[in-house]
Amino acid sequence: MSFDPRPLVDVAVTVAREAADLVLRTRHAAVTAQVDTKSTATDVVTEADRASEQLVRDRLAVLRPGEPVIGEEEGGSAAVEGLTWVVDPIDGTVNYLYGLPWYSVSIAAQLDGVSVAGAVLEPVSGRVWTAARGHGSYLDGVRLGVSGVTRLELSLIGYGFAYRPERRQRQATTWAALSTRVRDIRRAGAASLDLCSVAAGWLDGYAEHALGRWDWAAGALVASEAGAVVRLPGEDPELGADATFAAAPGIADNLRNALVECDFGLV
Ligand code: LIP
Repeated sequence: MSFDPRPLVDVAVTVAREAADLVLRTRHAAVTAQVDTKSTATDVVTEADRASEQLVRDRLAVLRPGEPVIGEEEGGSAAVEGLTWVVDPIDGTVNYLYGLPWYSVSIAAQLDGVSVAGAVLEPVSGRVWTAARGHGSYLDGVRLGVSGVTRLELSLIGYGFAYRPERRQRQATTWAALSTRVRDIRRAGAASLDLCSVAAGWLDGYAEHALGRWDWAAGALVASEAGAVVRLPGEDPELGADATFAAAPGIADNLRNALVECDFGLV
């Protein structure tokens, strides 16, 4: 890479921190006001989601003028040349709605669709996850590294469900089959933090379908820069066209093959 992406991480952290503050500060009002839905009755969006994304867009327009933004709530399109910013204003919105303190503001800078810098901020804990391509990933400034697990049957695996009930049923069947081949499984509800958890060794692996680019853009970079094997949507068709996968290298192949054998790629 000819340029240093680390200054972009500083921009992402600065803006994500401001958005995280807004998200936390306005939570009561946001979750007691009108909560709208998107793809299904359980796919919610709050006023805080919208306000957070608007803040990020406004601040990036000042700090990085002319660079487009793709966000979960307002959409957008990638730059033909140069950088595009990819934003999940609240990743883990259902957790946010219920008061479960496991959600984030996720901001990534992508060059030709490839993440080069990213920040994932947790409004409640204040934890700051960062990554710059080729320069490692960090949690609150401490270098991250994936777990050293080598036995699939001793691995802890994260997963998630789609919103559509008919797909959830098929996914549940897959995860029930996989659960007998790993230590245990966890469904925490925020993809960016699941990916960061793999980077920190809090999970040994993670896989999910139907994520938006904004869900994985920063967290996948945090995971890969920590040494995880990462497969983004479309990169491993046997896992499914819209699968996101991340795992410690010691179990990556075995986890991937076990998922395929449990029909993960067909759900
Ligand atoms: C969420 C993801 C999560 C997935 C949820 C939802 P959102 O993103 O982070 O992994 O299982 O269905 O897509 O909608 O809270 O930004």
